[in-house]
Amino acid sequence: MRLTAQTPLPPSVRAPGYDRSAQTAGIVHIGIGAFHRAHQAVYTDDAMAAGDAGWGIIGVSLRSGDVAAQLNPQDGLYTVATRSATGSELRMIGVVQRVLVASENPQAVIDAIAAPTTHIVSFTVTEKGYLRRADGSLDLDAARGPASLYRFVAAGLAARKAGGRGGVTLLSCDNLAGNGGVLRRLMREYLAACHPDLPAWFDSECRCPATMIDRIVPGTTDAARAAVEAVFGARDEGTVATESFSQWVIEDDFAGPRPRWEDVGAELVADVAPYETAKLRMLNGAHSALAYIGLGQGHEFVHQAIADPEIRLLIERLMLGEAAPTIAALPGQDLTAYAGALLDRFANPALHHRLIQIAMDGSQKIPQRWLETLAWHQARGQRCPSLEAAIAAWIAFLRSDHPIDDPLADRLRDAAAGPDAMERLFGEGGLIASEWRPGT
Ligand code: CS2
Repeated sequence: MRLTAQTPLPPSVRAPGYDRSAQTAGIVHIGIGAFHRAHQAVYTDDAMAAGDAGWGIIGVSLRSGDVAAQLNPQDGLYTVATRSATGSELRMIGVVQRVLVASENPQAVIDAIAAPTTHIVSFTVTEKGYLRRADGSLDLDAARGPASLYRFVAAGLAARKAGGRGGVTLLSCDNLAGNGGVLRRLMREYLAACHPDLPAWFDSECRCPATMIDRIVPGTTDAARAAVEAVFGARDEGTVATESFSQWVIEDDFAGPRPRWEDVGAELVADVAPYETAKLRMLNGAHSALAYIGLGQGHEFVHQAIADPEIRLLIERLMLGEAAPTIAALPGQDLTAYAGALLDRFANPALHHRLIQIAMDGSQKIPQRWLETLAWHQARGQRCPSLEAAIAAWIAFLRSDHPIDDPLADRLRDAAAGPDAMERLFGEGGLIASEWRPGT
């Protein structure tokens, strides 16, 4: 039996605290994977339970029909399991109304973005979903292609303009440095090339705030689904498992109304950069290092790799000795305490966060996670032994038998194979653009 709105909830499971049937959809979310369901959707569910209304979410998958097949037969409902060493807590999230598959029904996605009730279009499309070239500019051929967020957003914006409706807020929730500015610039490039009547309207009517998003969300496993089924007596194909920690820092620059996320734990601030830089270089930088070093040592999960004393020491040095000095911390932003909290989160034995999941898309992640730190130290004549070890581990990973899941997979494997791997990856004109140059 499948979970639906009729499934009776066990008393231990928290239900959505509002009348679902009375809500309009105020948000279209593109890239409705596990991370969105365990993060932004939870904040929005909390805001609605606290009395906000009209913030139902229409989820969009650009390519795959998997999430639509998981959630639509369940009336959009799914559970979030919060896991720690002391146990697991379940709650049901009611904020998702339906999931559209853009490749199957493009017009429905455009109509949802153009709807007068829609005020926010948000994104978790991962680093590679922004379709950037190595120099950071938009890959226009890819952006004109079928799995491009730009096509749908531009068509939705064109319909809004034609209908005399106001603009929307485009809210990037991906781990890019300056994610809001990146999205704004790339969206503008696309509009200038494909909808020349839109850039000026976009500039005056739309906003692209930056965000720092943080919650560790491993890919859902069959074991996680079975654990939920044991509690409900019904199958939840859309369940996600996560940690109890969650953080969302949002630049307070919206085109129109937004949920009162600040009442339910999000931080609305003038400048996201100090939080985002710390998160990308410390948490994500450590994560990627754990992935390649850990896999090289035969570990499978994050908590196993961080339990290895040598790896733990290297990660501590990476975070505190190498990443932290590069961050212009705010008064009260305690990076030593932050590193300590991150080590505890990595050690969570109940999450079963696979290193291979973090290892994917290295070419898209490494610049903002490692290379900016390396370049900062290089400019000061300093070395970063932990990050250099992480780079060596990435190259070893590219040379290993592990499957390489990366948009540049073939070129990376080829570049990594020879004795000049460092140069071909990171040298002048190498595959990975950065300010950092190896070997000096
Ligand atoms: C991870 C992130 O898979 C990865 O690359 O580093 O997904 C990480 O778990 C999140 O950014 C935590 O907020």
